[in-house]
Amino acid sequence: MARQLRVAAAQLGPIHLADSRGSVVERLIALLGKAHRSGCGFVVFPELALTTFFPRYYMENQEHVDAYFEKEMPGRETAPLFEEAKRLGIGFHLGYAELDGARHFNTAILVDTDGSIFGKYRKIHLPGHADHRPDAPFQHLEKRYFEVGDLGFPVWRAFDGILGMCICNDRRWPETFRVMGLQGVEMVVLGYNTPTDNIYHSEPVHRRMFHHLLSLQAGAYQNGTWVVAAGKAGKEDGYGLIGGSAIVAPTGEIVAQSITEEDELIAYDCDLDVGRDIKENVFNFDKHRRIEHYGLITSQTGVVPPPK
Ligand code: ING
Repeated sequence: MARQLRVAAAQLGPIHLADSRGSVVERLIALLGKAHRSGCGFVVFPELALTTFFPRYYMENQEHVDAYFEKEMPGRETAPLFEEAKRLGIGFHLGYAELDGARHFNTAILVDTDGSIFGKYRKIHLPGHADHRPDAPFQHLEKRYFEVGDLGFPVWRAFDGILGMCICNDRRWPETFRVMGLQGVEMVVLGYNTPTDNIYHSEPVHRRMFHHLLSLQAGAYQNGTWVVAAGKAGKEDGYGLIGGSAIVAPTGEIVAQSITEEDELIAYDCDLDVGRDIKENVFNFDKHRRIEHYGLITSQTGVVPPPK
């Protein structure tokens, strides 16, 4: 009997500074309803799905920063999302800024059909910079506002498969998918907020989307896993984020992709056994990997070129 899971990537359009969490939760609930009506059992919401992408702003006042963080999950404003998901009997992934005591994380959770949280991940690859760059058109201050995640890359048995998570920039690093691949992951779900403009070097806009999809497809194929990626898209107070939410098969093929930069739902019937041929043949890790030659990957952080 094939293990089928109909999954949706629920892309969000822009969330502006003036948009309340309540108004965003209403949008999330509307997408949840669409997913349910289309027969989905699980919905993937984006990274930092409750607020605007606030790392684009330099803030010195920690209270102003903390206003973007959730002190509890679910909290008063997010509880309606959990209640509706439970009522519909649908599970979901949600990305948000987590305040745990005095610790700040870019976090994602997995929520079961009864509304209980059964998985948590905290973003490990934090891109951008920590200092204020006043000459830049906008900031990318994830290294300032978040700590590096402390939970590793775990996987969970759920929805008749093995699920894992990562967040945005994590998808660009092959180690992310490989660590989960070594745990037998069958579906990696992730959210992202990817600015359309590169503040570090000149880059044609089309390349942002190319690298985004390349990262998803490579991670999927090289580990024989489904990848479901939901973006926050469009212009937030004038600052652009790419769309391109996508569902990628373990073969690396894109089976569904968003076509707007608004709230949009894409869905697909994912056969969790499709990755078996890849895992048992071309990427049969036990048969083909040669870890005795991979030492540098964990013993060395940066590049050490040969002596001149
Ligand atoms: N955003 C971007 C991402 O990794 C980025 C940052 C864009 C880094 C392009 C490098 C190149 O998609 C987040 N939030 O990580």
